[in-house]
Amino acid sequence: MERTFIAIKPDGVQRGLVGTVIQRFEAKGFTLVGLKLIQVSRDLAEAHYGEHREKPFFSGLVDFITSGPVVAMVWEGKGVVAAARKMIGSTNPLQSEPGTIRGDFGIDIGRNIIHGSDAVETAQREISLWFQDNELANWSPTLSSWIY
Ligand code: 3AN
Repeated sequence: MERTFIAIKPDGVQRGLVGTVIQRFEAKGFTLVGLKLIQVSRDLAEAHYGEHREKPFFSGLVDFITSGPVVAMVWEGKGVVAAARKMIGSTNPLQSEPGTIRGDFGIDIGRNIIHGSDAVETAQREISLWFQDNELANWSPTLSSWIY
């Protein structure tokens, strides 16, 4: 079953949006298989955002993601990578549709609440960067036959 990496960034944690985000993914029918609240190191932040290393906003991005606790999660389900991106909305919250997490709760591109992997291969890389194998649970809810 497909898995994706989702992180609630320091702004989402500080604003009390952890429960709301988890609730949306649970209600959609996805399964939570990994969850932890961590203070991100600069090494992890730079590895996570490695593809943006040359961008002008890179150091600000690393400063921001290391500025307070982050909730790191792995969610599982059919088509979860693309579906999570839709639920999250576009990078700039002002351009995100209402009904998406960024569209409903954000304004600024540098304070966009949540990260979600952009492709299945990226998800695999990010999951192994943020989680040890023994931090992930292999399970499915007993009521999953009402979802699939
Ligand atoms: P997304 O998170 O929507 O996949 P990416 O991967 O293009 O967006 O960018 C990673 C993160 O970098 C974004 N979530 C956002 O916080 C930040 N970011 C992207 N573009 C800009 C920008 N022009 N100015 C400031 N921060 C940016």
